[in-house]
Amino acid sequence: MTPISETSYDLRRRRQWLAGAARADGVSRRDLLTLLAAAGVFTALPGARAHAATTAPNEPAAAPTTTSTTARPAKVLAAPGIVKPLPPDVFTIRGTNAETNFAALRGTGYHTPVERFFVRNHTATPVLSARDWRLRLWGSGLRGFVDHAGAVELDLDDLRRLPAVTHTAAIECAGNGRSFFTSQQGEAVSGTAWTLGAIGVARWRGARLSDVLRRVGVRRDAVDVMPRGLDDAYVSAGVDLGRVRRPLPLSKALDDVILAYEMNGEPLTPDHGAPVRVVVPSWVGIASIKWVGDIEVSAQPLYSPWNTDFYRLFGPAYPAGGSAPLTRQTLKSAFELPAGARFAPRVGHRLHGRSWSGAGGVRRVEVSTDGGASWRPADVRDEPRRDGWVRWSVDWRPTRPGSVELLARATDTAGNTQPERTTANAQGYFFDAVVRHPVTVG
Ligand SMILES: Nc1nc2c(c(=O)[nH]1)N[C@H]1C(S)=C(S)[C@@H](COP(=O)(O)O)O[C@H]1N2
Ligand SMILES: [Mo]
Repeated sequence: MTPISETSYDLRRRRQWLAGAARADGVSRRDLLTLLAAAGVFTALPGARAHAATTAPNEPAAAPTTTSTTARPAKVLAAPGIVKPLPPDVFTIRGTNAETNFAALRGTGYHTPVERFFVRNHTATPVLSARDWRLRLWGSGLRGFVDHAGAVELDLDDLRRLPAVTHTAAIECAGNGRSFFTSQQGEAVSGTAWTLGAIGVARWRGARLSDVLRRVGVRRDAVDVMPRGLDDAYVSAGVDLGRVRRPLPLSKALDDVILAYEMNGEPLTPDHGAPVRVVVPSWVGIASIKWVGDIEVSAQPLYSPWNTDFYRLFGPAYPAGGSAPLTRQTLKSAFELPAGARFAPRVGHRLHGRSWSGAGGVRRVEVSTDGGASWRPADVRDEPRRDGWVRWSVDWRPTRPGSVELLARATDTAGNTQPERTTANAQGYFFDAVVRHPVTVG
């Protein structure tokens, strides 16, 4: 198979889309632009109340974009459509999604327990029978696929008979950290107002997508594969965008993508994609399609709303048609502390946190306990690891009572360091700036 360059290939794919020469399963670019304009970008600047929120087309829920504590009832125990229990000390409900409170990761190990792993659902978790589950592979990029005949179906036993691989990888939403565009930079962005807990790291086990593709037979001119979920179609502002699906270049599909049936040594649970989900290491969470039911393999570039008008960067700093589709995640750091945590003065404390990057491992973390005036290295407990995070800690003995901002700043093996500010984009993806974590001494 000839390896193709993702960048040059995507340029071609994007030109076709912008020229209106392509449709994504009945959704045209024009429909999407109308939709984006209709939904608008809501102006939830600090202090704005929840009623300012409207449903943005890239996210299903009318969630407030601020972290305002008044906007949410205190005792929400369930999010619509999520099956597992959502204890309020572990999760913050955001529409159809549940964010992991970073403080709830304190004391957990490297791998995020399934009960604490964030959930991001466009609609609702479907509860599927593993016995009835089938994966259908079809499309013009398959050998032997002619006139809609020649699709191949696999069941879970077929998948389990293939060599199993185990891979530790983070799944992180591209919008993780989005609320800080507003609260730190005063910028209005649309979408779920995550703080930093739209990430988890798990040990995934399953079959290699490349083994499945080689077995069913891929043509030499295949360029894209598009996994699609079995959850309900996603309807936004009255437009039916179809089932959640996003194309992957064949080069990534053949590299390290897994069809996972286990998470942390147990069969997948419904909320995380049971019986089988796609895991695309290092890439934005949307690539890791849950409840996968079919995979189109195509000799033509494929489109879906999730690689055209969503999950690209739009805004003054980006080309008119948006950036290339988002792939690798950015660099972030988080303290395992609630916002507003209280510390006794003149006593020694140990602060803990985690840092991660889609570009490679994290090799250095610095912490500031004086609002950014001075920095010192944190003790990093884990080796830099691609697709994962590192845990770190630092001693702190606060002296004067009052409000303080704690800052953590990571540097990855690719040489990136978290900046002070992230260049804005309309949908609030890829916040990578240093987050100012407020605490109180006293
Ligand atoms: N079928 C399907 N797959 C999906 C989604 C979805 O709503 N439906 N959400 C995506 C998004 S945006 C993210 S960030 C991850 C979240 O995975 P998790 O819920 O297991 O944490 O799943 C992705 N896969
Ligand atoms: Mo996401």
